[in-house]
Amino acid sequence: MKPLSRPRRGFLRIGATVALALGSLAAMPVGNAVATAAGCAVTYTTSSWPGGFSANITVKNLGGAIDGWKLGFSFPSSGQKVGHGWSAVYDQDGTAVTAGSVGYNKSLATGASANIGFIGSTTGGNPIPTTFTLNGVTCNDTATRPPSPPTPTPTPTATPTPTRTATPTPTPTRTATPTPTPTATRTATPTPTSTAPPATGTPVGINGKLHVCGVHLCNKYNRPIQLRGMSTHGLQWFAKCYNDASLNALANDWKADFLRVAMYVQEGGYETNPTAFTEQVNRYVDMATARGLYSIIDFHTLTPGDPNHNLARAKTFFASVAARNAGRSNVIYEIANEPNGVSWASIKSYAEQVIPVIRAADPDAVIIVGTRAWSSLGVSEGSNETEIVNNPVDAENIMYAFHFYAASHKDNYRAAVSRAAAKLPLFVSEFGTVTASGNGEVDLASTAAWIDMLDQLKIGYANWTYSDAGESSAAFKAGTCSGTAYAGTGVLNQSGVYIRDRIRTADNFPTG
Ligand code: IDC
Repeated sequence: MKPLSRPRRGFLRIGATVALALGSLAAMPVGNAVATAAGCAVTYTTSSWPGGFSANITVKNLGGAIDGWKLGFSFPSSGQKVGHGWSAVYDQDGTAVTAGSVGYNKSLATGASANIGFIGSTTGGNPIPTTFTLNGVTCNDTATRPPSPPTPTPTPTATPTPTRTATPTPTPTRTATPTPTPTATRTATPTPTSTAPPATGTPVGINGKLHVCGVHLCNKYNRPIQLRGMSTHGLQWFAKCYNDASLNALANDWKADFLRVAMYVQEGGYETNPTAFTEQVNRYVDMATARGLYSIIDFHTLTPGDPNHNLARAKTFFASVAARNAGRSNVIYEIANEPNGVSWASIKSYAEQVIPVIRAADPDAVIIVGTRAWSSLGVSEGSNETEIVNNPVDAENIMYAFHFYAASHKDNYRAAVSRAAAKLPLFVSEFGTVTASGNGEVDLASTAAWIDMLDQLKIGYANWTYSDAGESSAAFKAGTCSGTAYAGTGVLNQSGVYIRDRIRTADNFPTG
């Protein structure tokens, strides 16, 4: 079956960035610290579509250290409403909006920034707020720093293989520090604060080789981390979407942690040319490696649903990719995308035959095992996580896959994940913002509820898809992959705009 290609609904986006700075302020008590705030700078970047918009806000403290803050602004239109927000607690009264700090970003040292954002709805367009206050003190309009890289107008990439640690390229890089250093950093704040970990470098540079610790994925410091990334579409259809420019955008503009490489086995995939597909997967692993990203090698079984149908192919494939990638510290293996119509016992039996093949070549890599009923922990076929808890796969260093499509899978699925997360290491190796068909309406409310929960539980996730497939789950507008520009929001569909916003917030990788 070819991917659906059908005309998409119109999707308009206007981007704008506003940079403002606070004037000199009097000393004022804030939280339990006394702040001598001498100013702040606010950057407000927005993208819109009919009836809605997203806003990304950077609040930079130019005054003395503060511990607890509230940002205030007014919407120019009474039709603008804050919907779901992140990294701050939002409140709206008429057009007046406040965003209060949360535990992990309430302390802002001098020069430190917090990145927050929200999804809004609107009946009156998306005019940009012009005045901001920090802890009640009004900003004046003296801009002290240029707007952050303009997202709506993607910059064409020029160099063939820039990496995150290479010298500056025309592509926006992860570093936002005014003085470029030879090593790109992920932090937007020049001065590390107590709330921000000393997270410099790439995801792999910071975290190194991963392992499963209890129910979490842990880094080389044996501390739990959450990885946030994107899944490719079927490699047999969308190879044109995976190139230096798109991988640069994934690393530097999306600030993603990994690429999931979805190699279909059927539907014109691996079974038709094992050598070529194996080489293609390895090529993408190398492109991720060059940018300090992890990669998940996904043996994308789907139809037929019994993974044992592909057991011999899986053994051949994983023997090859595990031997080839054993020396790399950034490869995770996902052995069966979505078993369906098959018992947990059969899936477990498959896993216990494929895992030893990988271990023989690459003894300590993390392996993700698909679960019953399209990796729903069994829920979509009337079961639940207890069948796994009571009869786990006999192997170490493994995680169990959970997949969801936000418009189709809601509270009862979230309940299963929240129960299971206490007992099983889970990884959301695929999810969509839309229905399980991969198409239809984007359900931002359900997506936000899911991602908030995963953030809280530190469960890693990959969104379907980093592609320009003509379906609403695709991050990119149809036709994007025929061009050369992938960065910014101008090339994105509604789903891509939201997911990019969520993925590009600062990582919180513990290093000690
Ligand atoms: C969908 C693609 C669609 C393709 C179809 C069949 O979006 O273009 O025609 O597969 O190959 C999954 C699967 C994933 C599906 C996706 C959306 O892992 O392969 O992709 N989905 O249907 N599980 C639940 C949803």
